[in-house]
Amino acid sequence: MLRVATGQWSRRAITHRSRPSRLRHLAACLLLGCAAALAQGSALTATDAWVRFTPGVDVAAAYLTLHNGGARALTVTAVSSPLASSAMIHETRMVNGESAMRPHEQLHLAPGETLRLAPGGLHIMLHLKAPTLKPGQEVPLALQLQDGTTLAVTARVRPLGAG
Ligand SMILES: [Cu+2]
Repeated sequence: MLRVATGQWSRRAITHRSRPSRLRHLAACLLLGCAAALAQGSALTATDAWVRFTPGVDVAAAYLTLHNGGARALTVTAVSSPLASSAMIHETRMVNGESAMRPHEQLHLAPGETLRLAPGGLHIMLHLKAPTLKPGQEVPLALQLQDGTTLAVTARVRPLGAG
């Protein structure tokens, strides 16, 4: 999923290069489908939120797709869940040919940007209060943003092997 991250960065770079000309910026916006970013206000939405179920384990990874439909950059600074004693933003990367996880502190979304947390890349690591998740169960998540707002998301537990 490093490919996804690379794609996000390159798309951001394209937007920046388009800045000198307003017309070209607008054209780039239409091309990139970020017309919503021209609208007022900030709007972070989350879709396709799910948790990977592993029987009898008290850690679980949550995935979702975030979209910044607002005109300002947004930053997710923290995540929490009533079912978890702690929740952290993590990133999985290949290090010396082995998959390794590390904390990813914050998620930055430029106006119009879509960021996908998916297996093999960014995820929310939940340290569950009890290893009691069941497939189909709903897991409430609260995403805290730097602007002081909170986005409530409901993730559904999928069976092991779901991708
Ligand atoms: Cu992790």
